[in-house]
Amino acid sequence: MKVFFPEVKEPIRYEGPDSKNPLAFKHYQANRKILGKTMAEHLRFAVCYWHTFKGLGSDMFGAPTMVRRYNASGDPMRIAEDTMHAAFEFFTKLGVRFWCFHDRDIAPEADTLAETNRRLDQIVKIAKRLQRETGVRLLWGTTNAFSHPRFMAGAATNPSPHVFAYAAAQVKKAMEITHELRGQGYVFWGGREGYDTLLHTDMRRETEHLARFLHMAVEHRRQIGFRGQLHIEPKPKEPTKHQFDFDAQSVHAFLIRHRLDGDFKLNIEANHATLAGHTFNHELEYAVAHGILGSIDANRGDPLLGWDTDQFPTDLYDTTLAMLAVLRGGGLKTGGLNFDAKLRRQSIDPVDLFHAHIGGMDAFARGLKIAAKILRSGKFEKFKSKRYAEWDTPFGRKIERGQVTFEDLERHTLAHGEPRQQSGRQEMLENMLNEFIR
Ligand code: XUL
Ligand code: CO
Repeated sequence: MKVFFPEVKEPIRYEGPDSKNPLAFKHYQANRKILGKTMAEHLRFAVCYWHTFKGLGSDMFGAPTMVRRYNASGDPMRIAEDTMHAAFEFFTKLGVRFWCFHDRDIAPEADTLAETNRRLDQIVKIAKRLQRETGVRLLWGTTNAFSHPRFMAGAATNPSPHVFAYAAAQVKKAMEITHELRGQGYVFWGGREGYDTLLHTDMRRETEHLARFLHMAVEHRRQIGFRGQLHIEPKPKEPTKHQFDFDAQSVHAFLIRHRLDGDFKLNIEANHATLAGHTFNHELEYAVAHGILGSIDANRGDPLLGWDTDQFPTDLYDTTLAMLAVLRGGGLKTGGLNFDAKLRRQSIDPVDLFHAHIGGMDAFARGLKIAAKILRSGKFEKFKSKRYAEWDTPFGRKIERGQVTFEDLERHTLAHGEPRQQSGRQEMLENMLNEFIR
């Protein structure tokens, strides 16, 4: 069998925090139990196909910088087959148990939809066998309905119903192969579902079409007996000036308005959160608070750059607060932590892919360990419940239950005068957090 990553001979092992080996885990111990589950069960790491295997370092100013052995043949279908083998070699050497893909990542598009689908079937057969042989599973599949020029004005929100139909046919097939590969979920990221200018955009009509499209997807899921979780991945801008799936809260409102909230959860991406002017933590807390956290795209942006840089996560505050939200929400069920992240353009060697993923996995493993410690200490939970304690008095309860009117509250205020104030203790709490993160 061909070896595509000869620079890493053995599967990556855990060597502990004192190890100086760049090709070893310092914190991620797959089988170590934390709060009753193994780290692997909590974190459910996935490698993404698009950045990790198809990304070669090109940007809008320059050509690809990375050379990969699986592209050597020059023949598109041969490349697709070799890439699939390389991918499973990478998953097993790294020790991740899940992967994610877009339809067009795994097989190149042909001149007709029928031929494109035939190519997909050919590659899916290989993926299915490799999944069986390695035990690596599919976290989710998705459709790329944004790269081809036909989708320049969107897919489900395109002014042409024929493009809408093309996208539907593509999602239909992608959902079927995801089902075939026993995917645990299916993601809708609104590639170009948004606008570049309102001068030519009928916002109402486009968003209604998007809802129609998603209802059809729900129906097709039922028809084929696919049981994976459907997700929407919010993002506020890029590639369009305004993406309709702006952030967790606006997607939630959209789902409720169109009676889709029972069928979809969210796939929250760190860099999309910051693009929306939120923190990663904010988006996760929103999703957890409303029971709609499905999965996570783990990465980070650059605080000085205003675009989706998709860097590998390394910030311990981010990973700690993320894992705190996940644990409070009862953990990732069918979702996982998918590294939707890419190497910097100068990191040209295949070994850089290992460094990047090892670092991301260790950063989340540390975040998990710290978050578990925080939860076990009960310190923040205790502070919060004290802060809201007056809502647990008969007076507070009555308001919460809707048993009082403005008149009652006026009477109460006239009788009791100025309310008691309490300190928010933000600085003390921030110091407390720092005590845990070390
Ligand atoms: C784009 C992005 C996508 C989705 C899948 O910003 O995050 O890769 O995760 O389509
Ligand atoms: Co993503």
